[in-house]
Amino acid sequence: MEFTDRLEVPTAMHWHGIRNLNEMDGVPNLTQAAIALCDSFDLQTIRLATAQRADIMVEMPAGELGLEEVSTGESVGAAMLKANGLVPAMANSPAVMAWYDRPDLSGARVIDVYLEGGAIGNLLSTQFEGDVLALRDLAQAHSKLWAFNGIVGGYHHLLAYLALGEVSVLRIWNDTRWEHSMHLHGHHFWADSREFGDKVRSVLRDTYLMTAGERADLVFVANNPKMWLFHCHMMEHHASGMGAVISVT
Ligand SMILES: [Cu+2]
Repeated sequence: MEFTDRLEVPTAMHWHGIRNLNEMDGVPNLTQAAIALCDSFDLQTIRLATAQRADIMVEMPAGELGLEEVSTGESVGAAMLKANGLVPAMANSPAVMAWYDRPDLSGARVIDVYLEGGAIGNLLSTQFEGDVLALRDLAQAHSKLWAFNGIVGGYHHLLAYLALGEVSVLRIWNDTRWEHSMHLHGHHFWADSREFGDKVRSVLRDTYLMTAGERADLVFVANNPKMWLFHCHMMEHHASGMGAVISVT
């Protein structure tokens, strides 16, 4: 896909639900430079695992658009999209299928992540750029409100170095009064979801909504190399400190 920025500010594009290359992950200044005004960035390929489902929304004028499978080095027509007017929402969604099983946890690497902060929370002071600051000063002077493991998060905050292929558990404790939509880039994880009422269901996700006070294990195999962001997808939370990085090598 070709992405052209016509906004007044540089931007980038990040994909959910797709196991992507690090260079295409769309995190400015972590995985790539931001795309400047009216530059084009040719996303030539999207890498999908076997049997992986991807939801793609394409806005296009009336006409046809081809998708090609290129993993063998040869282009093979995979689908032809034909737009001939506005279409109502699809009646049938494709079946949801997991493409990898929840890994065995014997010998798994556990990464504890303690989330704190926010209004009416219990975070009184925390580390920011090497200094310990009171939450009030952090909020007023730096617009920061959240901490991962006692440190205001950002690209500098490395949660873990993981070996390629290592079975890993992000053990999250949301010790705040707020919900957080935790998103891991580059990987999908298994979580025991409490999103469906009392019945706990194991789900494969790249984003998991945690309720206030919830503890959750996000279980994954670190099988996509380089640096990946782990953050709350409520963007104002991310901007004010709720983000960190894992390294996979
Ligand atoms: Cu949040």
